[in-house]
Amino acid sequence: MADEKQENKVIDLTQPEQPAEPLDEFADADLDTSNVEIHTDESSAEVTAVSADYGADQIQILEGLEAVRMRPGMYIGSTSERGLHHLVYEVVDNSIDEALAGYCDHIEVTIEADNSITVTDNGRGIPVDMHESGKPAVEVVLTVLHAGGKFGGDGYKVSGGLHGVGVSVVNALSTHMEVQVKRDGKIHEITFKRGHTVKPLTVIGDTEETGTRVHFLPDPEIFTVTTYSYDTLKHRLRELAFLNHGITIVLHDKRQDPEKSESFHFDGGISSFVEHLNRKKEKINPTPIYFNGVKDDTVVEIALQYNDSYQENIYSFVNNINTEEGGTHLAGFKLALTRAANDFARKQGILKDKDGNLSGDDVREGLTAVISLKVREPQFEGQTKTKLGNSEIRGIVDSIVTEGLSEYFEENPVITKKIIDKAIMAARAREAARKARELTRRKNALEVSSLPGKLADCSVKDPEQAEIYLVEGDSAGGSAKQGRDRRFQAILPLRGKILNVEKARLDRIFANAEIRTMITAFGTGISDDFDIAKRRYGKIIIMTDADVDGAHIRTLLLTFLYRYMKPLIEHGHVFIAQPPLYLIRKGKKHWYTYSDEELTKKLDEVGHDGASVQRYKGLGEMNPEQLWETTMDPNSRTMLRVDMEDAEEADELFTILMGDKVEPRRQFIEENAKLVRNLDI
Ligand code: 0RA
Repeated sequence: MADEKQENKVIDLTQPEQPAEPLDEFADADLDTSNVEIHTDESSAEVTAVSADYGADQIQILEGLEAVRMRPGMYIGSTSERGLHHLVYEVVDNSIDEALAGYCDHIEVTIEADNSITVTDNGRGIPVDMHESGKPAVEVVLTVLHAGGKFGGDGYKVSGGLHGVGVSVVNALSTHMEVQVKRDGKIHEITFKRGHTVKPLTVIGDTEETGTRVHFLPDPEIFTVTTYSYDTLKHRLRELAFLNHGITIVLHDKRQDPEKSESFHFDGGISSFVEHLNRKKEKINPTPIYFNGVKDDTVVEIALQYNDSYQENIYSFVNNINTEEGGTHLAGFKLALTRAANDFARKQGILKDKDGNLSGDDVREGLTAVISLKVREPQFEGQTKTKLGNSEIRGIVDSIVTEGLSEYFEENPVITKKIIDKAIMAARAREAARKARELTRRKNALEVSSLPGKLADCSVKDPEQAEIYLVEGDSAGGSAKQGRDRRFQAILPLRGKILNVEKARLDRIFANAEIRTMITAFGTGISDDFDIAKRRYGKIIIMTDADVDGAHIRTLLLTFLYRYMKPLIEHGHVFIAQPPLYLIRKGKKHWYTYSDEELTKKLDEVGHDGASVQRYKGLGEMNPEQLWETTMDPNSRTMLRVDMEDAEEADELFTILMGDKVEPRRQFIEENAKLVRNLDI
């Protein structure tokens, strides 16, 4: 390796008269540096200019800033909105590094009126002393790829962005960049255009302060979007302020008149983060549980708080990067949490010898947690390179969490008991759901042809032609059975009983006989067993009364279908019937209307004189013929197809629906129309 390093050459075509020199200090640890060249001029962009001495098996890496402009995506991920914002994070990360090294506590980010960006910090300032290349260090940092970290002494850079490419990349991708450094009693300034120095470093004044100010204008030749989003920057900067407690980060937006600005500073760090995430929830432990530890140079911080929902919400970060794909740190945390909860439950006699252990899912129900690590040499893996791969981290996190949690549990037995009780409830719900699932599974296996007695099935077997009406109430069910076309329409009456399943945990939904009947009738199975090819009907039509109870039963059915038979919705098999609200009679004629507006309109058109209006309070008030004519006849009915276009949004709505808070649920039911799109049939 040492021999190979001797071959490293700087080929700096900006100064062709200088002899090439060894460049060990620029060697990037992540790359095979045996043949790395550093070009700092665009004329060097041609790889072919490289010495012919290099063997064909040696990889040539083009490291000039021109390479950055040629393949910007390789350095900042994308040239769209994401990449544009990444430029800001790249600069801010350097300021955060200064803060983590203990030299900076204030960072300001300004979106200027022209969508250029200014980042100012009160760190040590980028070094300005002469580098051996004959240029000031600050110029090298800004014009040579990966050079930034090489001036830092101990070299422990913890942030450095997801791509970690350095400010020189931002310089290369900016039409204009101006850097001011306050250091050694002076204010220094240097200016660049598209990565090229246009005004060398000059002293422009005196100062007692230290710090760095970077101003840049993203190049419209590179970026497809050049307008900054205040909210996107705000979200990340606030996150950085949570993750690095004590630092103040201010965001200004000068495009607004008057200027908009917000300041983020959290002495509570990730505990404040957890409080923020849980701000709208009912908490189980009133203040977040927090602990930290350092082991083998790895800094671990954890904050967690339970709320009364059934959701799990864990955010993990390594070196301020959101590890969305998880990894060894998350695995270590989960392992330790599950073990600690079971240990406590056994010690306290909450779990008896005969009882099985709480599962990880049980213990994490309603958990909001932030895990933040500072790791010296993180290995990022996975699709989006956001999965921590370092195997040694699992054990480190496990031991710190085990120690932290057992201490907390011991000192706070009352709150801990509440947390454990919640996990036990979750375990019971899961067990009941499993039993219910097995029951329906077994039914499907053993009694393939035996369909539930309440189902009035259709005669056609082709699922493309067959449809099933889920009808609220036995009396409407009776009318529907008489009114239907039995060749292709099946009727399943559902008792109002499932109305009682408010705040339903899924075990109670499964325990419901009506729901189980429904599962059997559909033929598809549920969850992991779900197979859309086995569906017995092409259209599943929910037919409920046009009142609050009807809306309630409908949302409950939709929740169930969404969670356990999602493909049915995704493939457009689920519909909502639209029964009329009014019957207008005049002489021998009659009309149905489906809304108040339509009623008024019809009456104005026909004339009010001699007209009688009947309002339907429920499906049960219609006779079979009327039900057929208005709601079930494919030639005249209107139905709404349940649309899953934005599945994520829908899931959120269903979560609200399933939650304990009444108000958001009521709101959802009112806004339920959002979920469905008009469909003319
Ligand atoms: C290289 C070395 C040192 C600091 C920095 C770069 C630095 C870069 C940026 C970018 C924005 N703000 C910044 N602040 C510092 C270490 C300096 C020293 O050892 O004195």
